[in-house]
Amino acid sequence: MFFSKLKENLKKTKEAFDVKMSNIFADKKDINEVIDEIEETLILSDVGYETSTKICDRLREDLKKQVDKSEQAIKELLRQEMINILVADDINIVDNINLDKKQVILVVGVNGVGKTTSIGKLTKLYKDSGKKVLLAAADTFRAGAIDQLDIWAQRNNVDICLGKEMQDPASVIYDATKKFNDEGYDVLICDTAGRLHNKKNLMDELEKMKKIIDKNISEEVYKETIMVLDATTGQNGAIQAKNFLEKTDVNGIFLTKLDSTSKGGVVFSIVDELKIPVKYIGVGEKIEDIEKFDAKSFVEAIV
Ligand SMILES: Nc1nc2c(ncn2[C@@H]2O[C@H](COP(=O)(O)OP(=O)(O)OP(=O)(O)O)[C@@H](O)[C@H]2O)c(=O)[nH]1
Ligand SMILES: [Mg+2]
Repeated sequence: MFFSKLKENLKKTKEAFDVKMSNIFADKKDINEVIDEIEETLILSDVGYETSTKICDRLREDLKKQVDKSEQAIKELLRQEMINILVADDINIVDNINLDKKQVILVVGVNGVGKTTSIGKLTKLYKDSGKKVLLAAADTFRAGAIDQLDIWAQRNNVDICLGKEMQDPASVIYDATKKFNDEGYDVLICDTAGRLHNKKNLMDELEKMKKIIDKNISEEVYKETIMVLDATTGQNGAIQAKNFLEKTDVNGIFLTKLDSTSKGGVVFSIVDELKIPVKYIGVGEKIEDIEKFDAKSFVEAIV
């Protein structure tokens, strides 16, 4: 059930892979030619050049050791190598929905990628697992942003610290951390205004928010910065993330809009090149359109 729903949500990405894959195996070809074409398919599906090459180099090695070179066997090895990219040892995957610790999550990213919506969805996941959630509306920059998060708070029936328009966002974070400490919340999720990595004052502002969190929140609390990325931007999104990471630390990615793009392959280059896990995916505009990212289910839904 879960699996078929994911497949449905990733329909466009799956189609992008399927059409090309079936053509590869349609007529008899030399095995090297088959793998070259798989490599090309991966690149065209937004997996990224370096990551596609890595996957196919490993696939070539695997096939040297294996007698069965049928379409099924090759696809199975390919799936395994794609999973290996996503669960590599150097990627720190923390399942914080089920973590038995208090948590403060700062949500960052460029304009319009889906930060506020994703916070609404995340709040539901945390609430469903029995946690007491507080939201902080620290996007005081864009008119309407505070109300937008407030609506998500109401939908989820959770408390929220509302900033005022043009108030220093760091002061909203300050108030929220105080409320979090004083009133026994399990999770604080902070919304921030969209920003580009090259806007120095806005990136400094982010650092200021992080400093306040570090200063006001005890070391026993798990702290995380989640970057939201729009999957429809494909490889540009991966570059955007890379630029952002040069300016600020990020622990995890929330990849949105996977329901409306054929560029879902970008997951692989993000994880492989940035060494940051994709933790959640957004598959629609509604509160329940969120999936905790699972490498195996994801790969099996698209290849
Ligand atoms: N199809 C689809 N749309 C989404 C998804 N996530 C968010 N959106 C839509 O993307 C648009 C922008 O979402 P927001 O949550 O306002 O994005 P934001 O990053 O907070 O935007 P700013 O605060 O202006 O920077 C809205 O129309 C959302 O409904 C998703 O997973 N799938
Ligand atoms: Mg927003």
